[in-house]
Amino acid sequence: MEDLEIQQYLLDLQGYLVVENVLNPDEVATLNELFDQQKLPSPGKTQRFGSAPDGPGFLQWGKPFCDLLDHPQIMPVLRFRLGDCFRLDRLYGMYMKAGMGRGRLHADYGAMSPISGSVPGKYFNFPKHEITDGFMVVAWSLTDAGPDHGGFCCIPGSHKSNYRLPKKIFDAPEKSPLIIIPQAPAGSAILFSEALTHGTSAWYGKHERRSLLYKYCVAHTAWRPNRVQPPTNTELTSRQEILFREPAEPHRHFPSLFE
Ligand SMILES: O=C(O)CCC(=O)C(=O)O
Ligand SMILES: [Fe+2]
Repeated sequence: MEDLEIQQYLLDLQGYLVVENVLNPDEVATLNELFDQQKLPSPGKTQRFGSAPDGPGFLQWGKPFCDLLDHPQIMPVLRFRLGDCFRLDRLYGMYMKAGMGRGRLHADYGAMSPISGSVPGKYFNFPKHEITDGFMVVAWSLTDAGPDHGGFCCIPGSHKSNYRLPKKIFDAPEKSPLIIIPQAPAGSAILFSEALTHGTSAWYGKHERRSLLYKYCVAHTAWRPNRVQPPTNTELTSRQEILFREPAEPHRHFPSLFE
């Protein structure tokens, strides 16, 4: 287990953090077998699978997918940005095959958020009535991802930026040295803030990209009007059940995940 103080420092500094070897090869193989059993169409038109809300998404594929909801190695890191009380807002998986192109750089919070009202080249003050962070993603690698293959990409530190991303970088991210693709071998978890400017790089790997994204919000925030449904075929722990609660005031109307 890595030093928590170092993880805290890196997550704050970069806006993302990779924790390697959270899952052992057997655990990764089990998740991949359950994935294979779904017999999804091969990746092409869509890169997404198993999405929720609108049901439980891939949580219905078996207990190993539910065990990741509150994995003991990621909970203390999520706590740094979300506090004691947070909820599962949505989830989906991403799969890609060689030759599939990149996505757009974006952020759901921060100066780059589509609803922020920030103007290119102008210093943006975050209004007090708007939440500008408090939304975290845990992206689990089921196959190797990184600079040699592709996958998640981001501009480290951009979650703290008060300026919109310059159009030149937005239009040609592959030409900008600012954008990195973190090394995230199978079994690792990439934790990132949705305020970070990030995206999907083109996929070069000969193997299929497979990544599971679990997205968590502070307890009193909801990104969507509908909720992820718990799976009907796996009994959740009482801590996991908390993640499915309606948004509400931390501690008073929403229990701590750490007691
Ligand atoms: O892992 C990726 O490809 C990035 C996905 C993404 O941008 C997101 O889930 O918000
Ligand atoms: Fe995103």
